[in-house]
This record gives sequence, C-alpha cells and structure tokens, in this order.
Amino acid sequence: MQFSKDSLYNNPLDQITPFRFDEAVVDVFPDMIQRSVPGYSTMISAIGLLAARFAQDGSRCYDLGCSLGAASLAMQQQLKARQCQIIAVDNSEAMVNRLRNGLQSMPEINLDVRCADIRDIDIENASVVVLNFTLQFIPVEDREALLAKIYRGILPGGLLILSEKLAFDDPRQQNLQTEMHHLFKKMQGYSEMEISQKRTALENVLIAESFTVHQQRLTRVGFSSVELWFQYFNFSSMIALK
Ligand code: GEK
Repeated sequence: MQFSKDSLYNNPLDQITPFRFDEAVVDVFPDMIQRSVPGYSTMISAIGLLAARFAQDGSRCYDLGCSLGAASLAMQQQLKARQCQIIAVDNSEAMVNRLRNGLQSMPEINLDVRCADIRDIDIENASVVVLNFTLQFIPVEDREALLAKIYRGILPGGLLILSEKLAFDDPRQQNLQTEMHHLFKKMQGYSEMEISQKRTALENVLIAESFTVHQQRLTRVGFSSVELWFQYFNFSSMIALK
C-alpha cells in the first residue's frame, strides 16, 4: 500500500472543519497515527500477543474501527495456525476500500472486512474484541449500549482490549499530560500550527474520558475485571475480562 507523510494541517486553514476519516486522511493514516499516538506500535504488537493468549478455536476475533487493519494483521500474524475468524469493521468507506485493495496483494491473509457502523453489527461467539482508539469517536450516549452488546457477544474467558485517549479529573494532570502529548508530537516533527489546527479539528469529534469512567462503565455492563496494561501520557490501553 502506498501512503504519504501527514501534512494535512501544515498550512494555515481559513476554516477548520471537523475531522473525518476521508480519502485525504486515509492517504496519510499510517504516518499520522504513528506520529500522533505515543506507544501505538507497542499497543499493536501487544494486541497480537493478547490474541494469541485468549483466542479460542472456533471463535471470532473482532477489530472494531479497524482503519487499515493494523490490529487485525497483528492478530492474524499470531493466529496463523488457529481456527479463528478475524472480523475487521469500519464505517469509513475510504478506509475499508484501501484495506481491501491492500489485502488483494496478500492472498495468504484471511480477514473478513466489513463496512458498517459498529453500533449496528452483531457480535457473536467472540473470544477477543479490540477497540483500538475507536470508542472515543462514538457519541458518549451510545457507548454503554455498544459495550453491553460487546460483553454479551464475548465467550466466557474472553476479553476486550480497549485503547483510548484519556482525560483527567485534576486540571493539573489534564494540562500536563496534554502538554506532554504535544511535546511528543513536536518531537515527531509536527509544528505548533499543525498540532493546534488538528486539535481544533478533533474538538467535539474525539471525546476522551477518564480511566475511572471507563472502568466503572465496563464493570456496569458486566466485565469482572478492568485494568490498564499500558499508558504513555494521555494514551492508554485497558484489558477487560469477562
Ligand atoms: C488501528 N483501530 O490502527 N463504526 C465503525 N467504525 C468507526 C465508527 C463507527 N461508528 N466511528 C469511528 N470509526 C485502528 C485505529 S482510528 C483512531 C482506529 C484514530 C472508525 C473510523 O472510521 C476510524 O477508521 C477508526 O474508527 C478510528 O489500530 O485515528 O485516532
């Protein structure tokens, strides 16, 4: 797959429109997520390892909000010899088309790629469910119903991996962690203007919540244990066990 360097916010824009996962974003997506999410590669590799540990033969592994399939491919790599079906879902046609095109040159990789809203699909017979930086784009009022559906679709002994940008109740932490994330982005080559314009584009599109809010909601829908396994500034990944 051919991709470009992310320079979407490199010029001053008269009007900053709300962020969308369109063709322009797809074109730069691997570079954008790698340079914007601290620890992204570490989380992707760990999703593969967790899938190897939790996937049950004859079951399904879901990658919800799969974008270009990084988490699905990490799972597939670890589950080659196993009888599991990997289902990758995204509602951005641009993402799904690019993923499907890319998979044409990898006939050995068997992914079931679906273009759908994850709030509308059935989740069944799942041993592993991944929400890698997707829940944060779902309207807050729809999150509990989605997580409850996921819980019901997970087999006993299964898990949900939930990666999210975090918010903090203490304003000092909120400011510090945000500032450190911006320093991380600067270190990755983004300018102040790019950081600031992207931040504006994501306002009201990406709604971050605190770990406590996530933990309490996951517990409410039925998960018996919810812990953070990774955090790098305000970017985190949680494990929720059924
Ligand atoms: C990765 N998981 O590389 N239904 C389906 N997909 C959705 C929905 C929805 N309702 N809302 C948003 N998306 C990936 C990265 S990116 C995170 C995930 C980021 C999709 C959206 O189209 C996009 O592809 C993805 O969720 C979020 O591991 O860019 O920060």
